[in-house]
Amino acid sequence: MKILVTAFEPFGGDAVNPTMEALSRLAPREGLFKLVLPVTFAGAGERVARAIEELRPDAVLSLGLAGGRDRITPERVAINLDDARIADNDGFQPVDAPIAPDGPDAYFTTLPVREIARRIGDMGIPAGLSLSAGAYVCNHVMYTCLHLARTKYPGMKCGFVHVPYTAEMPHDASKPSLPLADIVRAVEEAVRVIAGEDA
Ligand code: PCA
Repeated sequence: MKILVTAFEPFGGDAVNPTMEALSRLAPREGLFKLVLPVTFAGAGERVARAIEELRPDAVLSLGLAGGRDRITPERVAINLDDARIADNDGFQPVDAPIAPDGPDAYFTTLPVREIARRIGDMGIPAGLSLSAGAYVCNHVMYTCLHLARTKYPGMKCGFVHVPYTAEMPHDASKPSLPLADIVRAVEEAVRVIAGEDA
């Protein structure tokens, strides 16, 4: 089974992105492929689409930072909307723009997100489902992957997991964080769930 795990570069003034750090620390395993995406509306969807075309993965698990959240949050829904609160790393800030003009309003994730959240929680790491991946670049990537699965690669499972700040990175001290090591363990467990492996 081929599983593509994606992460993002830093954005919004942060020096690091925990997802990029976690991705580089994931234990190697057969069938696991890694890709770091730019935090740009123009680049991220295009890059992930190219990787999918080349690799033909069975599943795509994308990771992003949601600074301020206090747990690992698998996302349920991606919406057909780019609406940026801050400019992306190209300086581009779309407002009220559809991602795929002919696409459906939204897609539900096709990853077993409830099981992923439960298994991560069982490891003693805070986790819970999130309804929406937002309307920034993370949602753009999640929607793009699900739209590609629907239109071009039937059977490919896709989903997104947002993670909090890491305790190690500089961040607003009033915001919650998790140790990077816990984020790494959580992502490895999510991969095991997707691969159909028991805890
Ligand atoms: N988080 C942003 C984009 C990149 C990232 O790590 C988001 O939630 O959209």
